[in-house]
Amino acid sequence: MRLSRYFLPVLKENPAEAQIVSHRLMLRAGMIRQAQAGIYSWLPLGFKVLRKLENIVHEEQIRAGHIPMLMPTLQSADLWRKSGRYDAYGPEMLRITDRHDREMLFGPTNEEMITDIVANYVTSYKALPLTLYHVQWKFRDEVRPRFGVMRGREFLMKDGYNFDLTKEDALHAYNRHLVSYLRTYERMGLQAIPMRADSGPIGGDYTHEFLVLADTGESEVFYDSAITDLSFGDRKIDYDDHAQCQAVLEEFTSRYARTDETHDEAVFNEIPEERRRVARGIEVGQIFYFGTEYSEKLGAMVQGEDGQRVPLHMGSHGIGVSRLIGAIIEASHDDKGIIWPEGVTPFHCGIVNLKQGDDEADAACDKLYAALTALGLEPLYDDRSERAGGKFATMDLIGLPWRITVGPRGLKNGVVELTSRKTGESVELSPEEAVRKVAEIYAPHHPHLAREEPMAGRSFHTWL
Ligand code: P5A
Repeated sequence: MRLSRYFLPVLKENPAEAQIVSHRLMLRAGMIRQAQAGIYSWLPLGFKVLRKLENIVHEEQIRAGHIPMLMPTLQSADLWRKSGRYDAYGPEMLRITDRHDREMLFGPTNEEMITDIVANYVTSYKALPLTLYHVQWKFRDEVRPRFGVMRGREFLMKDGYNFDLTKEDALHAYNRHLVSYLRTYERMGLQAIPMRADSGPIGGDYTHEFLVLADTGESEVFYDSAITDLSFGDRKIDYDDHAQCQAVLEEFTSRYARTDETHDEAVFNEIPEERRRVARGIEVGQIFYFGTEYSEKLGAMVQGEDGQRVPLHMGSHGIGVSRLIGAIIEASHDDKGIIWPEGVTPFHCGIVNLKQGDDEADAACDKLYAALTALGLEPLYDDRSERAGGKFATMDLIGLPWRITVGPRGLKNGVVELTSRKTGESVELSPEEAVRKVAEIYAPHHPHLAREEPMAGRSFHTWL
């Protein structure tokens, strides 16, 4: 993309309404614009990051054997009366009436709707195990929408629902989700710690929240610092292997890590003092196993092997896709702006032309642009006739991990400059070497999956 033809409305001043750094930077970098309290338009740069996150979510869900679909945002009140949650949900639910006086609502979550679908189509245990999910906008009329996309009223969530014959199978689905979430967050450049949580209005005995540590997080968290040494890395997981998923879950949940809702001071105090941490965290996901409650209320029953009709064991699992952008920025920025992790950056590399209009500099930039594009990378070329300082400030603000700077003086010596946004370090390279280096840096992220081993009949191409 050429910046002169893009829509990137960056702000020079700090917007007064933004209290935390991620909100401030998203507004300044022209990623979002508030439409109403807690409701945002996604401007091109923000939309690009949102889609990148969504794509990672899909790839990891499909890898785990879960099936994508799409349910509507508007739901019928009657469906929610069946589960008893229409009244229980309270003022957080946005209730709407259509022209025929039919009561509807903007879905805050989809347990009822998906259970109704499964109840209507699945009649035999042979269709199980089954996990369906979608990525769809939700609405929760939060009392205090704040911090930009972090606590919105309209927000994008990936929500998945597993249907299993037995509790044991449903707990495997729970473990499988925990494992796939670890991998998902790590690909986004985040460390999200699974913490034992409180189940709230979704209900159930088993639940973990995933928290990204950040001073501006809304939750108080208590944990054993040993947990931050863990990383998922590039381990290969067979998601059908119960024992393997269970082992990873145990590895990542055996250390003390809880939110204030489930915190137990006595147990916490048994951890050696130097490893005890009290901090704040941003909740970027939550998983639940809640048994047969919804299945019984909405009639999701199947015939088991013995011919008896039994209600399905269910769980639900959510990732706050739009919130994640705020969380990533909270975890990765400096005083000049955002620093995107390579896995989620909106453009792979910036190209800054120090002397727009100089034939040689223009030609070198065009060549770099073409070479990067031919490799399947997306450069953002600042081809405006602005001073260098302004161009650098914009690139630093929007946070692309790598920048190639091209100027007549360097070109005389056959070099351009490749600069890391994170460290600020620059190296002089020939344009060809710079392209090769950028391609090498992104090789693990791009193209994501073509090179990986196929898994049990699952095709990544269903989404890509
Ligand atoms: C699990 C999926 C659920 O709703 N039902 C379907 C279950 N869980 S949850 O924890 O309530 O939400 C899942 C994730 O969504 C994000 N989230 C929000 N993001 C932005 N603004 C909000 N107001 C908001 N509310 C929830 C969180 O990341 C949460 O973990």
